[in-house]
Amino acid sequence: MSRKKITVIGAGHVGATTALWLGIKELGDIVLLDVVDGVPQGKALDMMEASPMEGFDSAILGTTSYEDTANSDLVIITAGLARKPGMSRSDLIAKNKTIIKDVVDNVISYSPDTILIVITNPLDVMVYEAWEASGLAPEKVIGMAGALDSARMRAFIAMELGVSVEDVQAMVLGGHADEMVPLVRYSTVAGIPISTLIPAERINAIIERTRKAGGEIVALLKTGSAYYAPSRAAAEMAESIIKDKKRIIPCAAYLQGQYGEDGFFAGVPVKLGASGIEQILELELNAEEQEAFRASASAIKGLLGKL
Ligand code: TXD
Repeated sequence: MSRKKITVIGAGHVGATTALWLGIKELGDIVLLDVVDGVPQGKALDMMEASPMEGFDSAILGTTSYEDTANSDLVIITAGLARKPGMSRSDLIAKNKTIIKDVVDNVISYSPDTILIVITNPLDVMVYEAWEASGLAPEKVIGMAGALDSARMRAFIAMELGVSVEDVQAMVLGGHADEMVPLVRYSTVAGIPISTLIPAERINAIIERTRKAGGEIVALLKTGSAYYAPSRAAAEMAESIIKDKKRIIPCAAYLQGQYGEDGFFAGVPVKLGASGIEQILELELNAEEQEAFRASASAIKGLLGKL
C-alpha cells in the first residue's frame, strides 16, 4: 500500500507542529510549504532527524514550491497571521483573506481533488473563503476549531474533577470566537453528565474559560497564539480522514439547512471519513442552546459581510 500524501501550508508554529504530529502518527508522506525560503526545509529536515528515534518512516519534505504538493490527498492550511495581545481573531481578516485566496489557487492547481482542512483565523470566514476559491464540493472543505475548543473544555473538566482526560467528553459548537457554544448537556465524564458532578457556578467558569481559552494563551505568550493543541486537533481530523475512521468531531462545516442555517460555515458535529464530511449530525438543542447557536451564527454572518 502506498502512503497517502498530506501537505501542510505554512511552516509556522501551527503548521510545523502539525507536520510533526502527522509524522509521529505515520499518516503519510508530508510536504511542508512556506513562502519564507529555508524555514520549511530546515524544519522538515529537523523532523526527519527525529524520525529514527520516534521510529516513523513518513518522509517530510520542506519546500517553497507548489509543484512538490502535487496530488495531495489532504491539504492543511495554516498560512497567515496569528493574533497578538489585544487583537481579536477578526482583526486578521483582510490580510489572511488575501493569503488564503493565493494559497488555495495554488493548491488546487496541483491537487484538484484534494480535501482541505483550514486552520487560519478568523476560522469560520477563512474556511468559507477557501471553499469559494477552491471550487470543491462543500464536504471536502472543513474548518478546524471545534476539535480544539472541545479538547480545551475536556482539559478544564478533567482538571476540575481530577479525573483522566480520557474519560471526559465535551462538545463545543458554533463559531471559533468568544460566542462559541459549549454544550453542557452533551458533556460527560464516563457517560455521566457533568451537571451531576460539578456545581453550576464552576460549570459556568469552565464555559467562560473555554470561550476565552485562545486569548488566555495569547496573553501569556505575547508574541503569538496557541499551537500545541491546535496542531494536535488538526492531526485528529487528518487521522479520521486518512484512516477513514468516521469519528464524530465538531468541525466548521458548510450548512445547508442544518440547525436552521444556510450558506455559511459554522461548528457542528460531523462524521469525518475518507471523503471528508460524510454527515452533519443535528443535535436536539433546547431553547437556550438554540439561542446561543443563533447568536454565534449571526456573528459569523456579520464577519462574512466584511469579506
Ligand atoms: O483553532 C484554530 N483554527 C486556530 C487558528 C488555532 C490556532 C492558530 N490559528 C490561526 O492559525 C492563527 O490565528 C493564524 O491565522 C494561523 C497560523 O498560526 P501560527 O501560530 O502558525 O502563525 P505563524 O507561526 O506566524 O505561522 C504562519 C506561517 C508563517 O510561517 C508564514 O511565513 C506563513 O504562515 N505564510 C505563508 N505560507 C504560505 N503561503 C503564504 N502566502 C503565506 N503567508 C504567510
